[in-house]
Amino acid sequence: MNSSLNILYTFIALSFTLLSFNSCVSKEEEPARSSGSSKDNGQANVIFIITDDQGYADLGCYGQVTDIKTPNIDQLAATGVRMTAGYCTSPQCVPSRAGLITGKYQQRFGLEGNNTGPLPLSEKTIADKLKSKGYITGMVGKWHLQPLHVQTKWVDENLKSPKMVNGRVHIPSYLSKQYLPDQRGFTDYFCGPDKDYRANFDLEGNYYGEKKKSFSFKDFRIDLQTKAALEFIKRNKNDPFFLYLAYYGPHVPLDDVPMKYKERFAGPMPERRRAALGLMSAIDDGVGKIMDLLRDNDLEENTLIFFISDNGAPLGIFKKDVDLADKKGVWNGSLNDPFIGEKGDLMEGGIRVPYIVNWKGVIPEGQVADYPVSTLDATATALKLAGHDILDLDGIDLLPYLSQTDEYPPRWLFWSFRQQEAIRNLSWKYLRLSNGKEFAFNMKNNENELFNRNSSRKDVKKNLSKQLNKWIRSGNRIKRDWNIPLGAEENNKYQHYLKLIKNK
Ligand SMILES: [Ca+2]
Repeated sequence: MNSSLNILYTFIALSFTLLSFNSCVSKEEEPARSSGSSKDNGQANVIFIITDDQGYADLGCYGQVTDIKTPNIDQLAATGVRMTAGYCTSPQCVPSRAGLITGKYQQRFGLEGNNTGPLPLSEKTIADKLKSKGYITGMVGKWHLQPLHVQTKWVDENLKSPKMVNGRVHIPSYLSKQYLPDQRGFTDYFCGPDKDYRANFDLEGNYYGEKKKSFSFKDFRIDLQTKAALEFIKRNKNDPFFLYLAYYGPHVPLDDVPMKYKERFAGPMPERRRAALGLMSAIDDGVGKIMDLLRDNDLEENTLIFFISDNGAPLGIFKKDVDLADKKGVWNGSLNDPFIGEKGDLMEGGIRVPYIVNWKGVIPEGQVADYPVSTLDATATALKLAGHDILDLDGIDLLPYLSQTDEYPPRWLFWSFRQQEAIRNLSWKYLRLSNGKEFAFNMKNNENELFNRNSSRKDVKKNLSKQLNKWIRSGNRIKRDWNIPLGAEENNKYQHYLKLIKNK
């Protein structure tokens, strides 16, 4: 992960000059910016706020921990819907984001892990599709869907004689640029995970259109990303807009979280926890500012908002409070309680995430919904709302259920990641590993997966396994490395977590 981001920094640094001369969006494709209100033409705005590696426990409104302070996001839930069974499509960044941004299971286009990207150019994104309906489409923060040095298949196919920079394969900008947000449907972008951004607008209200700019900052990344989101909304408040705000946190690094956020959390606790709480508090401040801006401009009733994390928190199994500067394979300070498992696993801790939906005046407030939903549904809901056909997508339009006009339908959600595969519906989850172990969990009374339904209910396992096979056979999971054992990292984690599971 960190290495992937490092290559992004390198890429950004090496490609500023070249990119500033390249047009990103042709005039024909760019929606006209109107002077009227988006309300007048009946198109609702859509905002996706995506956090990075934030565990299920880490919003006050989920009621799992007492040390977190997220009053603004809690308010978003209180005036909207808190999903208690919201899932991402993968326990890792690139595949999870690829699923969300396309609305399809990422396996359908051969992307299953961080090392099997980038997002193929043949795939349309939600931004491509909303732009075609006249939306101004904005992207802020971490992208992660461009070619990365770890993506060996792409590197082999696209680089005849790869050059090494700092011991890594260097992806030249002429190959990489077509995978960046401005070529994937975004009219406006402020793209970068941390201090360096490639953008076509700045934080002072200037818009550069087709002219790309590069900016470097000293400020904390979460504050920058909030400012950019506010600038985007201010500039486009009179047009229907889509904002994809991908905060880079509480993913590590943690050693740069400002004291002004950390000091909100006094008392004895692991320093990694204090830093993560501070970071998530910064995100909460950002959500509060965005909501204030929408309210001040009378846009709340015309804006559909999703707040979702891209995957569960990495715990490094034992949540060791190692030095804040440590980044590799460590706990990011976030928590997945009450679930077992973590980032990289298909146990609930890896894939079940904070998931809130809000649309004032349309979605009845104060709901807590326990039916299983996917990040894919956020995409399908937004596209259906904008008038798109969603038949080719894997998500469903949630609005009929969130607005309580229809009853939630029976459905399956699927996962495949490395040597793990899983499936769930309202009642059951089935998980199997390439080492032959398989589990069936009754999600009605055992959602923390502590009891495996054993031999007496073999029929349950058989049926679930059959459903999962059907999904895999129908073109999902192009590359199935099923005959190789669990990787060392996965094996260590599963050895630890499986000990907690009792047969019943
Ligand atoms: Ca992530």
